[in-house]
Amino acid sequence: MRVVILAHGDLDGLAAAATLMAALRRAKGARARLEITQPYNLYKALARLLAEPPDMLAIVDIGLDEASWQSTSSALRDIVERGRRVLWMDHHIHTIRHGLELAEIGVSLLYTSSGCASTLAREAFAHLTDDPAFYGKLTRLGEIADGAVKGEGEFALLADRLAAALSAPSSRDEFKLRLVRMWVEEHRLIDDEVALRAEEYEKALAEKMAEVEDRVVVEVRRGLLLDARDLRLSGFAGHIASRLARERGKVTALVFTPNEREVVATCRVPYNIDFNAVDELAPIAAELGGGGGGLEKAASMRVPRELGDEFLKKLADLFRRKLD
Ligand SMILES: [Mn+2]
Repeated sequence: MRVVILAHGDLDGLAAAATLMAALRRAKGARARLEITQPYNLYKALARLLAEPPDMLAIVDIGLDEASWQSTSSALRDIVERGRRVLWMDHHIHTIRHGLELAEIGVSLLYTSSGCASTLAREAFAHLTDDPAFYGKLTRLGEIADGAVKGEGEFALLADRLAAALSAPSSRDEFKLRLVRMWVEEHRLIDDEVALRAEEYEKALAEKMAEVEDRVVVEVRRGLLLDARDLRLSGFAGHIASRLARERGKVTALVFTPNEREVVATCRVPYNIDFNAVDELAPIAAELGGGGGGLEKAASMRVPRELGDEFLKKLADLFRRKLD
């Protein structure tokens, strides 16, 4: 049986993919090929598979992207109509909102809103692997990294190290695929390369954090809003927001300029604060002709660049109203 897994390249996605790979190997004798992809280019990955679709395709921790859904759904339909099996494991809200269409196409959906992809992988597949305890631990790290559970002690340190290494500026897909191979082949969670990459990431993050920290627009009891539109954050915005949310224990929104057309607010919510970032921020972005999505505790919204001031003003109002 030929199996392809398309997974998100963060710790949650990779831990879930590794667990599925191990289960397929032991239960079905199948060696899955792993590819890393993103919601917005899932349809391209599917198109590449169309020439010779695998017997089974698994989509892991990739949220359904509304903008490319037409192309994605028609590629999925093609694959299923050729007698192939498709499994989609996810925890992103847009995916379940298309649950009826996925069922109609014939895609099997494994979904949770209370955990993440690693939670699903542990519950569905860890018992089928050659080492349930190892995959239990690995998927726990995926959950910690995704903020689905709070990490303690050794688990928190390991999850931090791995998540940091995956985010290092120089970490490409080859490193991620090698990491998954190490987990599956050797049942080892971490090695020297992970440690070095984690250090590289921490250094780069510390430099960016130092620049961002004096860009506070609003700081209230449970909220922190920053305007970093004039800084180059080179892919670190989400990481900075996550770190600040965790260190300060506040809902943190970081507004920045990823390109010349848009302004983006990326928001992170500490696990113990009841604030749904998608529900609270999406209407504001929509009002300004923008949009976005994500999860209750980690969401990003974009608006046209010229409306950046207006966007910040509305976010500042929201933070003062809801988080003081
Ligand atoms: Mn995830």
